[in-house]
Amino acid sequence: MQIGLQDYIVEETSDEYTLYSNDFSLCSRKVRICLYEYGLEFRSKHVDLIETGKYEVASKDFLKINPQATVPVLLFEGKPVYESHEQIKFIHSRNPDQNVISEEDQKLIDFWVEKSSMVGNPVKDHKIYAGNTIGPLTFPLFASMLVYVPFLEILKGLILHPIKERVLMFLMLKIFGFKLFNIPIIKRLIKSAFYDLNNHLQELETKLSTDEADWLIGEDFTLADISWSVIFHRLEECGWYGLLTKNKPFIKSYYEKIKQRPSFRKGITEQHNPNLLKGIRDLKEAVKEDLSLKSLYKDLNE
Ligand SMILES: N[C@@H](CCC(=O)N[C@@H](CS)C(=O)NCC(=O)O)C(=O)O
Repeated sequence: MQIGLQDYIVEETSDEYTLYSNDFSLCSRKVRICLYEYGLEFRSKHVDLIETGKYEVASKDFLKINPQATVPVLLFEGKPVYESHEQIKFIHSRNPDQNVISEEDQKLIDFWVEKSSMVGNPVKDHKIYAGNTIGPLTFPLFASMLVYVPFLEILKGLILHPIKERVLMFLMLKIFGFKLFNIPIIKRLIKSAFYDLNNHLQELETKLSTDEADWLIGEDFTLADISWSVIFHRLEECGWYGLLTKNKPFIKSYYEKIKQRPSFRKGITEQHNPNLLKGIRDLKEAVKEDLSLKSLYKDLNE
């Protein structure tokens, strides 16, 4: 698949930037925060994922924008930029700020952006990409959101969606709900994602505690901070944040600072998706009451 800026137009538009994104999608949030940080005007188009109600991402119209059926897609003068980590780098390259970034710092930014990115198949490469661990760690929230999605809408994905294995996963989550987490292979996948992410976070904790700078790379808020902010937020939504930051005081105060930024509020907190709000509320209750979930969260709390 092509990544980065393409040389063809997928939509005639007079807008410099258009963002196709979804309220709930972690990668979409990352790009939204980035656009707000750079103070850029953009046309925003919401595209539903199955978790937020329907497979709009696999509709005929959206497949013209992205044949891979994923969000976010950033259009620059109608030309698509694919992959969220490429999109934030593109935004930066078009709008380098006043602060001159040294070559050494740029390498560090790239390292932390890559580590926190979602690359390729989200159930693989967890030791390389912390971002990929987020897929399996979000399964409990997917299950609680899918309660509000008609079965038929998921089935439509089997015809429309180019990546059938994703649709099958959502079908299983819809059919079995939280009981899916009793199946050993699924339980193992979630647990290993948790432990791999814990290792990545330990590395981040060490970096933050060694430098004691304002942000991850020195005194300026950079793409590296944007990229990690959405991971912390997703962990909070899924009830993993407390478990994974138990002995990580530097990450905790780092995230508290991130949450104060207007870009974080505009890009995440001010989006109110009905399915997401219901899913988070139900998951919070289920972690206390549902036997399958209680056992999963308890195992990882030890
Ligand atoms: N590596 C891609 C990942 C894109 C991706 O998988 N996006 C998810 C939402 S976070 C999506 O669109 N899923 C649609 C689906 O699975 O049907 C990126 O960083 O842009």
